[in-house]
Amino acid sequence: MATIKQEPDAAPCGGIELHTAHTLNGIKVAILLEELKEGYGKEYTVFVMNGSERETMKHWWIRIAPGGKVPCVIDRDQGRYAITEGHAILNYLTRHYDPALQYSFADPLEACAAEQWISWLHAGLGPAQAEAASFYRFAPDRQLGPTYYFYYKLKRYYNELNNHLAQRGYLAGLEGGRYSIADIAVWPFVDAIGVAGMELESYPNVHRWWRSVRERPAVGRGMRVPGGRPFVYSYEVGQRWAVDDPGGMRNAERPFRDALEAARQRFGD
Ligand SMILES: N[C@@H](CCC(=O)N[C@@H](CS)C(=O)NCC(=O)O)C(=O)O
Repeated sequence: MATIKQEPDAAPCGGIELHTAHTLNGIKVAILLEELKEGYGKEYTVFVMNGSERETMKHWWIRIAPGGKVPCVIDRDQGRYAITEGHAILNYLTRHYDPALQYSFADPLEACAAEQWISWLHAGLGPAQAEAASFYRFAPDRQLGPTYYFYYKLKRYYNELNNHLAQRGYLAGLEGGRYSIADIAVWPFVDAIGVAGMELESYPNVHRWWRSVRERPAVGRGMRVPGGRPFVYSYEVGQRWAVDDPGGMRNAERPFRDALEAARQRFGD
């Protein structure tokens, strides 16, 4: 792992570079890169974009990633091709580096189903979870209207996912499906369901699917990129906190939970 202090053209490495930070959008790309390493021996190098140093605003970075955001993959084996947007990155990496289709599909119907769930994550559950978390947890004041609105929206996405997984092991693929980039895209967000004050246990089919994806060694490694630790609102971080300091956790969460409960009482559930 490396921290960029200069334009990466000057960095002494080849192959694939993942430019990322400690974020769910970055974790899904890291999980696929860990799978490709395990499945094909494809190596990659991680560069941490440090927000506090405003690296995302540096002139050279804006040229590569015009929105100044992470994640971004730069492929030095393809003429320094740079690609942003998680959905496009997952497609790019499997098109180039998954010849045996271990994580993607040749069949157009299966491939489109995978696309459907990746789009669903990017246009649906991902933004809804960020909005719900903003009003549940991060806003300076607890506002019942927006807290309820975004909670309700997010709950619908989790119900949809739970329904979809009722008779299936994985999101895309014929019959029961098989593990693919669709699962890789969605899993990190589901893993962080607690950020919005919701519980995985409320969605038993999602919980079962979450567990089977979590058992993959590459997922265990990818969810710790960068920094060697999971995302702060990851399911296992919450579980550990609840065991190590149940009173502390209850106290910290109480104002958020109380506001959500008040919102549900007021607007229904
Ligand atoms: N749709 C993009 C989202 C990228 C994104 O929002 N990245 C955030 C971190 S999760 C970021 O770079 N934020 C810093 C900023 O907005 O300046 C993707 O799928 O990669």
